[in-house]
Amino acid sequence: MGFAILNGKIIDRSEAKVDVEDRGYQFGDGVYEVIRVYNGKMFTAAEHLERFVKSSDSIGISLPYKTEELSALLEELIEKNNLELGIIYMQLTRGVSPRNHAFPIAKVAPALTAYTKEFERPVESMKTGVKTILTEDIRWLRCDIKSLNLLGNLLAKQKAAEAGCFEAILHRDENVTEGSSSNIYIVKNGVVITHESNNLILKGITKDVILELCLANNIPVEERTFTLEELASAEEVFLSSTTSEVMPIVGIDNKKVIEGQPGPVTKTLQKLFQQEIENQCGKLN
Ligand code: DCS
Repeated sequence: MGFAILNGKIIDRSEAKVDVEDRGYQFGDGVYEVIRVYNGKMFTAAEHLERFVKSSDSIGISLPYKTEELSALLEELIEKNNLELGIIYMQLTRGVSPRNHAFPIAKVAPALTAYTKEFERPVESMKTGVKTILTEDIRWLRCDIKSLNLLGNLLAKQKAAEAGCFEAILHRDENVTEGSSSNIYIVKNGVVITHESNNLILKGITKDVILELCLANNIPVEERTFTLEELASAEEVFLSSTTSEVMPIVGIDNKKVIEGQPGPVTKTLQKLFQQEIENQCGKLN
């Protein structure tokens, strides 16, 4: 669609070209963010930009722009692409350099790219809920970095797709970690439980918003590891992500979660989450 950002400039997307020795392309040596846009406005932009800086710092790439500059540039991109409802995809790699596993010795400019895409809200599945599969979490031990290296996530998601499911719920031995591209929650005795934000999961921006909404609305929350057994006996299960918002899970490996219907706590959180979007970005249709 239309325009893209390449290294600080907005150019026609067809002219945004990256060299074959870009380290993101060869090694997945970079980080990324997906930011939601509602009514032409970015939702939780500051939080996404903060995580972008944190991810890049943690692999020793320094963002060559101030976050305010980047934010203004993204706003300009939204405007030039006339994006009302969609996403911004943005990535930063270590840059172009002769292929070598070790970081380049010479100073290499990190490469920033971004583009936008139209994307509807998944209103139907938010009403009916989605089905999932369980699969082992085979990823590395720094899942807190939003890295371009997503093979473990891709293989899991593909397995879900082949089973006709929306998402793969990952587990390390007996413990549930997160989804292949989402955070996972269970509800037990009215308490919302989700994995603590450590090195084993990505600290979702949507997750942070949901936890704040729980606190503000007296919905009890526990951030702790939970087991496959707790998942199987949960009253409700849901997932969250930038594109899925609060998404009920009604099936796991062909077994229904309770009645196979979204539960009351999930529905309340969906309403609260929509209000939060509207507070930041204006009324949704
Ligand atoms: N966990 C993983 C592994 C993810 O990839 C994502 C989002 C999340 C959790 C949820 O994080 P947010 O709430 O900040 O979105 N993945 C992005 C992606 O790759 N596409 O869309 C969202």
